[in-house]
Amino acid sequence: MFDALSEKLQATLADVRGRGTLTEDDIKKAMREIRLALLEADVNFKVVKEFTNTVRERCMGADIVGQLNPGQQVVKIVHEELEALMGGQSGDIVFSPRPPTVILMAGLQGSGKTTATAKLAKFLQKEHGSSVGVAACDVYRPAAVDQLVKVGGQVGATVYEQGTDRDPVDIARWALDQAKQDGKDVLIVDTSGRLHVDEKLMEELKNIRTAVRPHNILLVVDAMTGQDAVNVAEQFGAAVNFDGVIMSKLDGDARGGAALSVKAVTGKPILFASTGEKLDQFERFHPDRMAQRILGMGDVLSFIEKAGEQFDADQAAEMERKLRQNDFTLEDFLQQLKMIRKMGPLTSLLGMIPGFAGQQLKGMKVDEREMDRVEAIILSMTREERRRPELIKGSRRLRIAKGSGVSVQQVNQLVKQFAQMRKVMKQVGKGKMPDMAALMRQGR
Ligand SMILES: Nc1nc2c(ncn2[C@@H]2O[C@H](COP(=O)(O)OP(=O)(O)OP(=O)(O)O)[C@@H](O)[C@H]2O)c(=O)[nH]1
Ligand SMILES: [Mg+2]
Repeated sequence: MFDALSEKLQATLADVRGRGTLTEDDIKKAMREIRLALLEADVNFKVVKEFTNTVRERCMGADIVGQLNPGQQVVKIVHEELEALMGGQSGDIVFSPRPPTVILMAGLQGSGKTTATAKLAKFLQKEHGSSVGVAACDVYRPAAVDQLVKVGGQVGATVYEQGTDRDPVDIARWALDQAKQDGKDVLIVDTSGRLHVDEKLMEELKNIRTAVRPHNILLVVDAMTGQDAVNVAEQFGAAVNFDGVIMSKLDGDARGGAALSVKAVTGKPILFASTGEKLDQFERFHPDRMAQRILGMGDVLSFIEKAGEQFDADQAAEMERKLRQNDFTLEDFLQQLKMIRKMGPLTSLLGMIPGFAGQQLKGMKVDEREMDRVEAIILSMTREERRRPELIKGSRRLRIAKGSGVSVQQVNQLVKQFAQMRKVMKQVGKGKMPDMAALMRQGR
């Protein structure tokens, strides 16, 4: 799924990610590549244009916030905008306070309605504990009723069918009565498909809609048909308003254009993704996870997210100022240590930092206990000592060692490490957040 797009976006972003500085030209180049990648993925051209414009503007205007370097900021922005493109938050079925909740399935021939009807029934039984009935309202294709009887039966839904001789509108009305009598929580109405969005199909859908007053109208679109699927959805929306999309056959869709464009073009979110012929290959559509999957950098993104959450921008700015003026004390060090630790176990955190994972990490042990020790030592110092570590000598050293339950040597070591760190910082001096772990190793 989305392989080519993933590959291209990842290559582009890998290029910018590690960079400390990005020029306007770098951003322009990256946007050109992103635009091409999206177009090749068959994303609607208007959507592509809007997307890259938004991302470009945000990148140009982005300040260096917290711990993220400009390259990481770009990744963050692309991720957020991809997520927004697919609807931001994941949506859900609207449940009626008075059951049964009625769901009307619509879509072109072969789009996957009948399969999705059974899959959705299974999903709702499992996720919501609903008892589900399905109504066989496709009377035009002879095998359609049998198909629903089969797949509906397989997932344990009650199938309401009256063969192919009755009017689909009557069957729908009857099925709703039955579902009410049977105390069903949900009734899913499967309908017939057409080759095109035509008058007759729309008429029939509208009549069924009037008969059963669905709480949800879901449009099933075949992801493999790319922009055609998006056009169909747009036409459907103009004729019969629908609430959400079930994107089917995502497993066979290498490009991803439909999934990426349909929300922007129709304004309706993708609620579910159908990803195979098996009846459990069906899941809620999560724009965030999908964006993550496309960018294929789950680790990097969750690092960026955590950093963003935990690292207060004001604090970061203040810290930067101090670093620049070489005004960084043990107190600040303690504060930063705490901030870093808030973000989670250090080892997992370091593994998330780009270029830090894998081999490099294996050779390095981040000892949480050592961090505890460092904290304890600093906490045993007076304020004055934290600000001017050069004061820490003789009896002060002994007092701190006793207070924190470590040896005098360990206090010594920390003070030395810190002096070393300050030296390095002076060299860095550019206002970038230093890599604490690396600095601590150097001082050791
Ligand atoms: N690979 C894959 N195949 C699917 C998926 N969903 C449906 N199909 C297949 O697509 C074909 C058409 O699916 P149906 O559910 O019959 O489609 P429909 O919209 O009900 O078709 P009509 O009733 O003829 O309008 C079947 O062979 C399904 O097995 C999916 O998510 N992935
Ligand atoms: Mg069908």
